[in-house]
Amino acid sequence: MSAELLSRLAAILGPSGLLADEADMVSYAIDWRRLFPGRPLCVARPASTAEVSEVVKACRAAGAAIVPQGGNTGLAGGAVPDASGAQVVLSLNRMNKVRAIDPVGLTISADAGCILKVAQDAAAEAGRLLPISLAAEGSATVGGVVSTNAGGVNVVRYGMARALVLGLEVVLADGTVVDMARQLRKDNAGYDLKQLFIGTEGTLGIVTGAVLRLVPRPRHTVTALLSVPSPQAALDLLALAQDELGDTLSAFELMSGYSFDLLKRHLNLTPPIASGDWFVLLEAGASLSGLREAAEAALAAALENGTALDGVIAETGAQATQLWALREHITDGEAREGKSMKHDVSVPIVDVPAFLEAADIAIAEGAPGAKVNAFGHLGDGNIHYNVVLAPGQDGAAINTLVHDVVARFAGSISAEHGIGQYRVDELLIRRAPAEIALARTLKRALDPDDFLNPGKVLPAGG
Ligand code: 2HG
Ligand code: ZN
Repeated sequence: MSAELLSRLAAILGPSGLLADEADMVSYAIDWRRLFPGRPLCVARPASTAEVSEVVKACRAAGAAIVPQGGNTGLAGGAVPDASGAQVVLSLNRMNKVRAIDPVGLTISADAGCILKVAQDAAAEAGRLLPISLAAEGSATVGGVVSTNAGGVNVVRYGMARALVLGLEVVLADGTVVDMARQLRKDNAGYDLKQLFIGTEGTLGIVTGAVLRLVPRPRHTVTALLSVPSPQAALDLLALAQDELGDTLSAFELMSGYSFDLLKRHLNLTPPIASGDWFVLLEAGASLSGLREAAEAALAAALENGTALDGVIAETGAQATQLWALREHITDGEAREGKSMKHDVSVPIVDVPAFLEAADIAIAEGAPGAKVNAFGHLGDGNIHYNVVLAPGQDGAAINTLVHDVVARFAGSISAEHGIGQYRVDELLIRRAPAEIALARTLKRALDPDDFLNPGKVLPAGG
């Protein structure tokens, strides 16, 4: 049966569209952190939406499940196949074009496999901003960003990927192409069906193209790094920034002293300000003048009242890039420190300090010797509460410790990374039965044979 499927796929895709040798499939078979190894039957690389539809129909007829894959930069193992050798990875990486830009209507339309950075650069060339920014933007794809409802560092101002999606083109589990790639700002004609495919990680349909919202490109940007004595001080600083910078505030990131210790020890990166227990990196952008003066006044006020201990505002674009490099290398520094358990959690923004305190106590008592690398997007309540394990420590027990604290604050166990295969079991425990039942109803309605990305988000078999 699989030989028959391979020859059918070769006929649909041509020689460059199908990979079936193990050596060629290595980078598609495992995630970039090498935590979720799989073994695909083959990798299908369609070059058009029509080919995606044909591949889906052929795989369906052969009973081979499909695992859609974009840049394979996810953190939850959502885009890699299982180890059965029977699943087909459907890579969108040959569908990589920007389709159109409308700088007045403020839209960009792109193939699913278009690299996020390519779309951002195309928007910049048109004098506009595609306001989604994440560390993996040089490899992540538009389709992956949509399918995972990606977050990143600009959510505080622009929302998550969902907030930017105006239209979608998707292929359903039976191969039907649904073209909803409309550019409309307002469209209340019936159910907003595109929402079914945003953040559902390819389990209900395959995103093949998207129309995203652009915004005017701010002419002035300020980027500042501050050291603060505590998470509560960082929250006070957020309130001050909201008062003084208003809705120009586009990033507000919190980083622990331990995060900076990792940067120093493993990557030789140091901040250009006096060290503190915590750091905040903030950015604001506006087209009208006066932004820098407002930021300087806010920094002076924060230093004056003790909210901030030290701080610097970047003088040049290159300096701003250096400040951002500190934030962007924390994941790398953590990986070099040893095995860690990642917790991509959110709680109400005002509860972040209390959450951090309670979680630190839970770890100190329940997992002595473990080290907490807490950093993330304080402006939207999303903290990466990552725990570096001491030798012999049980990662699953640490997950439970942290997620129990998240539950006390009515938070989420996945703020932006999704569920993938990594958190399927926990989702079943942490979400109310009524929500899980509703999710299963949707899955059964759109993919009754559990053929699209089985075992992701929900357990295989429904
Ligand atoms: C980030 O905010 C990413 O840099 C990765 O979401 C977080 O490494 C992590 O846990
Ligand atoms: Zn993040």
